[in-house]
Amino acid sequence: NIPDFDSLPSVKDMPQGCAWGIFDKDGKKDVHGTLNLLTPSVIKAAYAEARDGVHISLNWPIGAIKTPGFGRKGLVHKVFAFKDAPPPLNAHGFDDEASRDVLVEFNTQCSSQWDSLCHFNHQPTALAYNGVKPAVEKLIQEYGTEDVAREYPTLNHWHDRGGLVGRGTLLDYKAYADKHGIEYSPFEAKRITVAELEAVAKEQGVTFKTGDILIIRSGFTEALTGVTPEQQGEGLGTHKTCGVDGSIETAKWVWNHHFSAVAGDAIAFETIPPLKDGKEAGITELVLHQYFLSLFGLPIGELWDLKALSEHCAKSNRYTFLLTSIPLNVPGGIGSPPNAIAIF
Ligand code: UVW
Repeated sequence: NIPDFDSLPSVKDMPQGCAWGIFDKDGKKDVHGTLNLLTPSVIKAAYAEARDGVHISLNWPIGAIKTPGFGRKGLVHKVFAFKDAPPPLNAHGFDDEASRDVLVEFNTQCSSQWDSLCHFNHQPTALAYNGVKPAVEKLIQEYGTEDVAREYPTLNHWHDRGGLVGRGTLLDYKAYADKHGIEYSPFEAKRITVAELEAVAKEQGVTFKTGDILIIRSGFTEALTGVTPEQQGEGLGTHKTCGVDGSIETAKWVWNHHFSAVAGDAIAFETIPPLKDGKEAGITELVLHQYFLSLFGLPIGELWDLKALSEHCAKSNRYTFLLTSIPLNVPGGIGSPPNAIAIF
């Protein structure tokens, strides 16, 4: 019994559509947001989607973009033989050529990712989901030390509930656009509207269920695949990207369908640059990031690799599947590769 957007109880100093407190239990502040909609009965119903013995990875390679957008650092991947490692790994007794370790460093927003509920706060107040104000120094935690950030809605808490398991529903906007002669470049501020999402769902024969993980394909990652780093740079250099229309209308539509999470192949899920039409709610940039992450508690997935999923959905004429995802178990984790699998 989740209230619709317009019936959500008002929260002091916040715009309408603030779901803080809705999922609190036993006087304890909730950290899972809309993942709470993944109840045992919703999950059991999702298991019924896994019946064809087909499973598809939705993870783009980390490092797929050589120089990620917004000035973010790309992948650093170093492999070293034990002989070149610090002691005691470099000790005698290991074969120089047959033993090696690896160092991987990356910005978690550089490829397929989940944005946690404290990745992008409600900008006017700097508050994250459920009214917390995550302090940067508390987010940097070490395993085994006291969990000082336990009230922050970070991704490591997903491990407390066994990761994410639910029904994924693909809206293949790119296939719909190709079929209907709608032309756009992924590197322009193309806005996929609610009316278009509904038209795609109708054409695919999809009806939504509470707790669905909504996945939207725009063709963005595909446009950056198999091209040179220079071509990637040219595309990202426009600072314009296709995505879901970042408006209050979209925010209401998403909340009122009671999705447990949303994800897509676009770089920010919503169109960049953002519209300025959130003004009435005091929100003028990255409108969906603020509504979804901070006000709703709804995680956003970005830069997911949806090509193989799209091909399989078209071939099998099935756009729903079991979806599993488990972020990295980094204490205080703000973003993470999703490690997502669609199972048919
Ligand atoms: C921003 O918030 C700018 O980044 P992302 O799209 O990765 O969430």
